[in-house]
Amino acid sequence: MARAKIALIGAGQIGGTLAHLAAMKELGDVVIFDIADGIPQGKALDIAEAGPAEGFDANMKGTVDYSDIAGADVCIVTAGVARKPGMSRDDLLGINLKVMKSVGEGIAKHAPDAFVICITNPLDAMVWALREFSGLPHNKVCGMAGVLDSARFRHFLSLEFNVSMRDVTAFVLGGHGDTMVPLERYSTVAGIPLPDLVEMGWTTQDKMDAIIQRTRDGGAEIVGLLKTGSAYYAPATSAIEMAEAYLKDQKRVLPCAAYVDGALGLDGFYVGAPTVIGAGGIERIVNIKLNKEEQAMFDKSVEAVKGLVAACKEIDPSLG
Ligand code: A3D
Repeated sequence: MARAKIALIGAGQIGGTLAHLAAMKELGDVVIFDIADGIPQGKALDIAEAGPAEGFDANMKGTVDYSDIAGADVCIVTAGVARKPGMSRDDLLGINLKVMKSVGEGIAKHAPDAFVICITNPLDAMVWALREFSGLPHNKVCGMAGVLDSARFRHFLSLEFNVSMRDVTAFVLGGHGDTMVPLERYSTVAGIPLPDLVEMGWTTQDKMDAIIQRTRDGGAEIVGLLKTGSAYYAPATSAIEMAEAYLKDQKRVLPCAAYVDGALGLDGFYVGAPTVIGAGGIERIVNIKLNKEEQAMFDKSVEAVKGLVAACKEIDPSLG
């Protein structure tokens, strides 16, 4: 069977890390596209030269020509600009919306059958715009955020409880921003929900609240430390987890920015939700029941994303 083809649109910090991870995991042959001539070619060659020592079989190609992504099975989009200290994700909207237009058109022309994972911020609005510009089916276009946000939550919880990260599950809903909704009731250590662990004396509610706030601010914490850009190792790893779920038809239950229609009280809207990812792309939205307080937090988050989508429509009236 021929190898899968993975197209990475954007060869920056995340794009390069994605290429390295995809090769190491032998998910398929990799094409890295960028508009900055030399960067994608240089990164592709550098990673290919790691192949003999690492022992992976994956062809790497860097390009500034969209036609090289032809027939890609998966496209992961990181094209655009990232945050610097003092910037919010929303500050990126104007510039990255234009980038989504060219990327959407490129994918529609050359890789219309791909499963598309967007990472460019502000995430939920950019996924929506990318889907509009590309015209691909909704189940084939999604965004990476929930896997990263829940991974951050899991990491902080594992430190707090001094247990393996593997035994911590976490649930995060809503938009990728300050209004994201980490759900304590659905987050567990080996199946024991967080509220029970508070009752058992493993931690206090105050500490839990601080961890939730740190999760919400997780992206800004890294931007503040790096000063020259935003996180890239964990974002790339998270997107690779989603790509692998699709390529291997794993039916993984993963939170991501997906088109939610007829679930969670939504009627056709892109926002972070629990999904099942398999060969059909986003195969299902897990329609969990939220209590009053959770629903209020989710609604607030949806409203924030609606504001960004409205801003996109103002900037580009063709998005009507
Ligand atoms: P960076 O290292 O700046 O790479 C972006 C790349 O995009 C650069 O190489 C640019 O040359 C390239 N580019 C710009 N315009 C185009 C275009 N029209 N077509 C093709 N390539 C283009 O950024 P990064 O890799 O650190 O981050 C990429 C994006 O991911 C940013 O928007 C970040 O804000 C976002 N991000 C999202 C998360 C989420 O969890 C959703 C986390 C971290 C970063």
